[in-house]
Amino acid sequence: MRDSAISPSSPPPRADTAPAALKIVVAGGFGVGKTTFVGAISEIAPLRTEALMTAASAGVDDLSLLAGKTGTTVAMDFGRRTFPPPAHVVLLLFGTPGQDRFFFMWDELTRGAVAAVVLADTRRLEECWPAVDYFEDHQTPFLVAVNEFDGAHHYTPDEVRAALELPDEVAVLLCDARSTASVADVLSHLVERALSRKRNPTRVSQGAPL
Ligand SMILES: Nc1nc2c(ncn2[C@@H]2O[C@H](COP(=O)(O)OP(=O)(O)O)[C@@H](O)[C@H]2O)c(=O)[nH]1
Ligand SMILES: [Mg+2]
Repeated sequence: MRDSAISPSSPPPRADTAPAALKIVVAGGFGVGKTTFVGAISEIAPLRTEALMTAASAGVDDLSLLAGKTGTTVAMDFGRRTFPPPAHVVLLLFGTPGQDRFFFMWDELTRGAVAAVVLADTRRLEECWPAVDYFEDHQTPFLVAVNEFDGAHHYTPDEVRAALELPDEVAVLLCDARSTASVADVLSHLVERALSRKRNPTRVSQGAPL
């Protein structure tokens, strides 16, 4: 964790100014850990719109690697996390539904977002293509965070970048979506890069990736 970055154990916030609110989107394929990621960092009970998986999703949603997953996000996840000075931001985290059939909601969910996290599972890397394409098309700054599931083969960030054909400027980080510290590290990276792009707008014209 970088000293100047957001940290779960930072000192209490200054009382005199309100933190800047930043909207962050957490996207990625079905079952990649988006709901877990938002829940791990949120200081409020996350708002979830999970529906019980039913027979209707049989043959549609691939559950072969997701033993124990009984719910699926049908609208969005919402969580909030305040990071006191020196970061002094409050992150509003919106998790997207993973399945393609809910893509019609993405324009609303991503409106006003300063940056996005694309979560990836190396066992099903191709499932993050739609999110990568979406954020590239919409010039939304993003990074790729690989949620390292137990038993999945370990790939380096450069191997993941090559497999996804991402340019060098795209940050690829490894994370554990269940760990508050790990999620904070990903968000710290994202916010630092997104804010530095705002301060240096010439980089914005060079494309969206962080
Ligand atoms: N072993 C392991 N399981 C995880 C991890 N992240 C999420 N899970 C589990 O994987 C399943 C899918 O996670 P979920 O957050 O619902 O995925 P979503 O569909 O992207 O929102 C759940 O049963 C989680 O408990 C992880 O890093 N490691
Ligand atoms: Mg979910």
